[in-house]
Amino acid sequence: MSIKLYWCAQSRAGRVLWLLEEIGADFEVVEIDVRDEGAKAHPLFRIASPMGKVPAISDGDVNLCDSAAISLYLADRFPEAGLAPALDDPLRARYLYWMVFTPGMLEPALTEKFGGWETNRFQHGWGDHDSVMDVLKAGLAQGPWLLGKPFSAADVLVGASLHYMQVIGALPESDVLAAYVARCLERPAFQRALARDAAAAG
Ligand SMILES: N[C@@H](CCC(=O)N[C@@H](CS)C(=O)NCC(=O)O)C(=O)O
Repeated sequence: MSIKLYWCAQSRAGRVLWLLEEIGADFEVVEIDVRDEGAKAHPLFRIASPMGKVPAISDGDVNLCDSAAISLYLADRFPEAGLAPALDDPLRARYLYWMVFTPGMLEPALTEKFGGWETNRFQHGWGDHDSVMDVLKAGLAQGPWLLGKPFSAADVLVGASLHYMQVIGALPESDVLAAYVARCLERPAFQRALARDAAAAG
């Protein structure tokens, strides 16, 4: 049985679409227009995503939402794709750090900057926008990927987010970040995911 991906164009579901393309697993896309309450009421979708948010997946008896949780699940579910270091690989720790970086650090930092939140480096769990971007630049300085040579699922989460920031003009000026996004864009799997987005946008 193939994996079902509940997806909407121009959304965080693009991350999981890219990851599934990298994995090369059998999957089908179920489009949910998250701007349409009727579409979001889809009962099987709501089992996978109680809040009615995309992305979500169904994989046999497994129902799961949240792009980071889904990516952790899929990268371990398909070890042959080589997108997650094994449990006994010393890179595993770094990988886990970067896997939660997008929801834990990058997204709140962006909201801080563009939502006009007051910066509070001490109290805010992510620190502040500029520190988050500095950590990212330092993490990518060696490259080509977050873990060095191996491309991993963490690059899908972070790469898709940085690409989105570039599209909306929110990516800080940085040769390191720009080169990383360009490398992500060279990947055929990312190109296929973006092509589906573009096709849906008409
Ligand atoms: N933390 C979640 C956030 C998912 C999310 O907020 N998705 C948005 C689209 S990007 C959504 O479905 N919004 C519709 C809604 O909340 O009704 C993830 O990373 O998957």
